[in-house]
Amino acid sequence: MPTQTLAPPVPYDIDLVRKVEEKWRETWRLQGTFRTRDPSAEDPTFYCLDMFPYPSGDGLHVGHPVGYIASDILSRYKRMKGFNVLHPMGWDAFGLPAERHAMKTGQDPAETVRKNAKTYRRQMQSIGLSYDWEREFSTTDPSFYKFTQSMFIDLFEAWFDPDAQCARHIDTLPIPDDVRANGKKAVAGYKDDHRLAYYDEALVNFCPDLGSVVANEEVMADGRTEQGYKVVRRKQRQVMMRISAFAERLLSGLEDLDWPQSIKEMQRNWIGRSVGHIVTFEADGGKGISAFTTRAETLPGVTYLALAPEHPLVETLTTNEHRSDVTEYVNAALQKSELARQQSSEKSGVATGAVARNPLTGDDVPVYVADYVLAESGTGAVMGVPAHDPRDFDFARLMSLPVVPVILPEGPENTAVSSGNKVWTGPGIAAPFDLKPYNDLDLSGQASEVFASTLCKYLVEGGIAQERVTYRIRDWIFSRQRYWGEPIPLIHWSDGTVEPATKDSLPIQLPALNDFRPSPDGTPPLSRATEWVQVNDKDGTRKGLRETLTMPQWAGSCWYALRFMQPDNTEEPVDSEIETAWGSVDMYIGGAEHATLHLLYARFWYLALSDLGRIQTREPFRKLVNQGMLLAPSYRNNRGVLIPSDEVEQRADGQFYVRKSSAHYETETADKPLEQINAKMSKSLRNVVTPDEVVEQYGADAYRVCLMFMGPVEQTREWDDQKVAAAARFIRRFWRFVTDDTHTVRGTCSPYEEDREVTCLVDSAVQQISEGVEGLRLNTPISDLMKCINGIGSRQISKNSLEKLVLAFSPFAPFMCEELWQRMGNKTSLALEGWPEVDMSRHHGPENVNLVVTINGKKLQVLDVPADADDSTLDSLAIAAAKERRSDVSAEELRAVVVRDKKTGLPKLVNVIS
Ligand code: ANZ
Repeated sequence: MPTQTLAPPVPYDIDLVRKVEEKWRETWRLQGTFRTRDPSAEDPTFYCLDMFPYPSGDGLHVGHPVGYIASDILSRYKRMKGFNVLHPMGWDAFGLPAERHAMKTGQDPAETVRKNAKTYRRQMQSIGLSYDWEREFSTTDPSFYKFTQSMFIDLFEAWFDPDAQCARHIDTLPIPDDVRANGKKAVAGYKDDHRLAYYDEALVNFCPDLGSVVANEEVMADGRTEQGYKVVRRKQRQVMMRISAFAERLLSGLEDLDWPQSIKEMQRNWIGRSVGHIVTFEADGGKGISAFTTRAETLPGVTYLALAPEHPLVETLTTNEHRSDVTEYVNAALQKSELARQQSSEKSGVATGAVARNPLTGDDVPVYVADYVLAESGTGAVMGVPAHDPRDFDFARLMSLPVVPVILPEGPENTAVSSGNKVWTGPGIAAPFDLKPYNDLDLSGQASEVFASTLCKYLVEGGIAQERVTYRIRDWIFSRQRYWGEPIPLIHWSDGTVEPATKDSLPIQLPALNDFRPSPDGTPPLSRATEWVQVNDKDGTRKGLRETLTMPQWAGSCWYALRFMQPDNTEEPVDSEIETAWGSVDMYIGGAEHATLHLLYARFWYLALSDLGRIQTREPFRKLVNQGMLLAPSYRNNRGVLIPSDEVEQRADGQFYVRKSSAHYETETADKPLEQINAKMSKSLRNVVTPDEVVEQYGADAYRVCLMFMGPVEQTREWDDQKVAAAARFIRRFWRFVTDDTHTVRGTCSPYEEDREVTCLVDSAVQQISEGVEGLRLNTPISDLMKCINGIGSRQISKNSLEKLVLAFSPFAPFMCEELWQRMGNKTSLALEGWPEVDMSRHHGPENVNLVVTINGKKLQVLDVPADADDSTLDSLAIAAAKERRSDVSAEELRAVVVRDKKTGLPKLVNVIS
């Protein structure tokens, strides 16, 4: 007989993968599979949001979608679980990069954003992210920023009521009689001083290279911006947001949020609540210097006062003799950033020549200017206690100032502390002093806590100190001297008043400009739009000038989550019923770098606007998850410098070396092998891999599965092409498991023919996948599934079980699973199918149990019955047995009562009654 050559089975090869993926991308689009309908009040809803990106010109690299894929899997799962899921995407597109690009190329930033967003959208669609693209918008769309501006006006027309601890309309602000007596202008000024959005001569971080101010939060520890531009401090008129008034609520609100502890801790530190006292020292000429201290009981040990270089009293207190030194010092200090000053270990300062009186001891202490004192913390003045504060100790050493201990340790350090040679921050006993309260209150030798509370009480009762809670958080500098931001909707009228634009005039659109550069003195580019700047009052009586400052990049992201709920509402940001139905974001996924910026600003925005009744939601993001970074292989020389991948060669010894052509080539180290490490994927290291390349070579499903299989979402992961290849193999294996050689879904058996073990394997895989997705542990479901299909092998499987597996794998590999689902004869997308429900309890316990049959209470027989047999089956089994044994009774006369085990529910006994 001629041997027949069998054609090798055709795998789910890349050609087929591409066809399938293209088909479903198109089908989902045409059918609007992921369109989200507005929720009704009874709908179970799930709002799953990714931190929307700034669409950069480079497009996405393979690391960016870690969070996007995770949130997509969760969204797909929740949809199948019956939730109405809101899973949108948009663009956070105001800000520097688009503006810089515009300066370089002359291209309108709006055009750059459109182009880049298109790339992002294409890339996101190619990997099957199930966003409702009908809801897409950019913060730069006038139809969006119309409402950013309208919300700004709401904040401008509000004040913070400290008694009620909430924002209220400015018309409710009580005006003191003396202000009212001074006329309309005084009242207007008083209101301006209380607005949530207000003008101030603020000490700002000015970045000369950018010609603009940057927020405190944007200045790095080295006193530069994230992009490396130098920052100097200077005073400038700015629009501010009174976020500091909300400090206590921003702090207490953290308790109810399901956020990573580390992010909550960063917000707590940033808010910086501190409980202490204000102590006022009288200086020559009667000026009072108030210092905030957390240790008022150390007042007897104050040996100097130090003012921040920016402190308003520096000028007045400095004596002529010291003036030039002080001026020089202050000017130098202003060039340093707050963070650099705080973190510097080197203390510096200069004497003002002034002295001030310690209100407890009556002693004179010298007054210094020192840059370790921060203008915006406490009162901007420190009472120096060198014996108990390490910073003060260093300063006293530098200036040869006395060190006077107030608390003495009881241990071996006692001598060093007593003699002023060591700083002591721990507990101990009160040092002896020849002071009136000391003697009256009997303080010497007291344990430090008793001493502190007794002395502080005395200080407060005697009017020497006032209790005070301070917060480190500063008001938010809300204006930028830039072009590419939302115009601030305020008008400066010729009569000197400032008013918001009327809401019906919104949006105030950015005027077209050819030159986007700010001038070096910080004059905003918008002031060059001379026609745009000028406005006339409705009745033509007044002329005015538009504010030319723009909002910071962070404005739109404060409230974009609300806009996704109803992006086409032209009347209001979002309808309140729709907003209430969706509520806070249930799952927010994004990078940890926004802890004290976006995540704090958005919380403030929601608190203020919900106080004012403009929105319904108090907290924007109920649960937050930070995705881990993706690292890629790179190379480092022995000086720790990272070398771009394309400047590296592998030599015969298998090691990697710098190429001769590289800018990093150094003759003395040229023959030293480079160390192979994993570093952040970045353009400069040229170790970037794009999703486009991976999808082209392996398919989107393989890419998704690979990225998720690398580890838990929060964890740092390492990119490796081999891992995608392995994921692609698993995708093929799954396809092959479901289909035969002709890609037809394999024949299935009836549920009765399926091996009980197969049913159990399938059900437990589904169960484990559900648990993995719910807990966002997206690596384990993939291995659960692998184990399951390996366990089943070539055994028969029922249609029901096969469907369960395809459904459960679909959030991970949606393209392949849709195709299989269709090939199984289904007409509609599996994305809208119910999640397979499994009842694991039926797999627990024995397959058969012993059933005792009694007749009128007397034991008749023991039967071996299936554990999952229902009552009517048991009835008939028992009655049949009874009839067989007792021919004297007829079946009609018999009744049976089933008794089950109370705990397990398993059948135990059937009593037949005749
Ligand atoms: C005297 C003293 C004695 C202090 C002592 C501490 C220990 P937190 O908790 O961070 O708020 N301080 C006050 N204003 C400051 C400013 N503008 N710049 C720098 N430091 C300032 O810190 C409050 C403490 O930091 C205050 O308590 C003050 O030093 C210092 F044994 O006063 B203390």
